[in-house]
Amino acid sequence: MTSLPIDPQLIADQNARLERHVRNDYEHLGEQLARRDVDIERIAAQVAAFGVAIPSWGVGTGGTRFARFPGAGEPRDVFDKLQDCAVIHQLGRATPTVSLHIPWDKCSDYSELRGQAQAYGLGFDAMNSNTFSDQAGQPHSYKFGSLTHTDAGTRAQAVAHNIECIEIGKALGSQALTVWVGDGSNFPGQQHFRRAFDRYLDSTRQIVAALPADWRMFLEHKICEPAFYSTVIQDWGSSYLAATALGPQVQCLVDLGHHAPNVNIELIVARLIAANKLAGFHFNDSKYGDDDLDAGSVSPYRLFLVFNELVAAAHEGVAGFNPAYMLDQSHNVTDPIESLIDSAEQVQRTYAQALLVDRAALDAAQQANDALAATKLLKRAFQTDVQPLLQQVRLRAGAAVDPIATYRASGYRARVGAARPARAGGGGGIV
Ligand code: LRH
Ligand code: MN
Repeated sequence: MTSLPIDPQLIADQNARLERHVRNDYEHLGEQLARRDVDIERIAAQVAAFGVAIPSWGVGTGGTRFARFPGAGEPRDVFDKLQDCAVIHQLGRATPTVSLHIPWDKCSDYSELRGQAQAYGLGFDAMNSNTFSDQAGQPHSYKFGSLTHTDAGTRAQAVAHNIECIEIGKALGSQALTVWVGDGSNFPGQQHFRRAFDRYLDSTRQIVAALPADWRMFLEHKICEPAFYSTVIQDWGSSYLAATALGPQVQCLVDLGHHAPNVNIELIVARLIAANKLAGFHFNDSKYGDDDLDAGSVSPYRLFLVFNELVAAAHEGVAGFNPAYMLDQSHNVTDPIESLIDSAEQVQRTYAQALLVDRAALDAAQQANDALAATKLLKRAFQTDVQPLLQQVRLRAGAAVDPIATYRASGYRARVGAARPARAGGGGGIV
C-alpha cells in the first residue's frame, strides 16, 4: 500500500491548533446564513461533493515562449506528477481527478499508473491529445496544422494520435477526450476558411467513431496562439457548429483564457447550457491573452458570474447538464503545488458563493426588471466570506484546515528537491 506523500499526523497536528476557531467561525456563519434561510449544512454537503481536476502539465513549472525557470523537484515523469497531485488532493480534498496530456504523460505500464492513482485516491479525468507540437521521428509535421492540414497523411496521423489517447484513457478509466488544435493561419489568404473547417469535421468524425459509447469528446476553442491571423476553432460559434455536426457525444469546452478581452463568457456558458453542449471548463485567469494565471487571481467576480450560471442551471434541473471541471494553468513564478491547491480552493469558494444566491428573489427581481435588486443579490452572495465553510469541509474530510501552511510545514518541496535531479532552465515552452 503506497503511503500518502504527506504524513497524516502532521495534518492532524496542524488542524488540532485551528479546530476550535473553525468550529466557532462555522457556527457563526451558520447563524448568519440561517437568517437568509440558507442551511449551511446543505451548502457544506454540496461543496464537499464538488471536485475540479488537476492538469498534469500544471504541476511542473510553466513558462512562456521567452523562457522557463524550473524550480526544485521538477517532476521527471507522470509518476512524479501523480505524487504531486496526491499532495494537492491530500491537503485540499477538492481535486479527486487528474487530466493527463499525451505524449507528455506517456508511460510503459498504464495499469501500474492506474494502481498508483487509486492508492493515492485519485482518478483520471479527460485525456488531452497533442497535435500542436512534433514528436521526435514523427513522419508528418504539424507546422501547418494537424486535423485540418491540407495533407491527408498528416490528418490521418493526427486522427491516429487522438485514437491512441482514447485507448490510453480506456486503460486508465477516463471517459472523455479533450481536443484542442492550434490549427489556423498567420496571413490573410494563407488558409481557405471553409475547406479547413470541412477538413476538421472530416477528421473529428473519425475520432468520434472511435469513442466508446459512454465517452464524451470536448472541443476546445481558442481565439489565437499559436496562429495569429485565424484559428480554425476560434470561438464558441465554430466549436458549437462542429459539436452539433458531430453528434451528442461531442460538446464545447470553455477555457476561460481563450477569449478576446471583455468577452461575456458567462453568456456563452448560458448559451451552451441551453443547447446541452456545455462540456465543461478549463479554469484559469487572465488579464490580456491566454495568460493561464491562477483561477480567480485577477477577476474573481468574472469566475463567480460563470458559476452563477452553472448553479442556476443545476437549480433549474436543466436536462443533460453535466459539465466537467478542470484547471488549466501555467505556474511560472509560484510553487505549482501551492498554486493548484489555492486555485482549487478558489474554484470551490466561488461555487459555494454561487450556491448562496437567493434564486427565488433573483427570479422575482428579474421578472420585475428591478436591475439594482437583481445585481445586489449576486453581489451579496459573492461578498459572503465562506472561508469557515471551506475549512470545516476540509476538517471533516481529513484534509488540512490551512493547506498552504501545512504544505510548507511538511517540507515536501525540499524533499522532492533532494530526490529529483535539478532541471536546467533555458528555452521557452509551457512545460
Ligand atoms: C491551449 C490549452 C489546451 C491544452 C494546452 C496545454 O492553450 O489551453 O487546453 O492542451 O493549453
Ligand atoms: Mn485549456
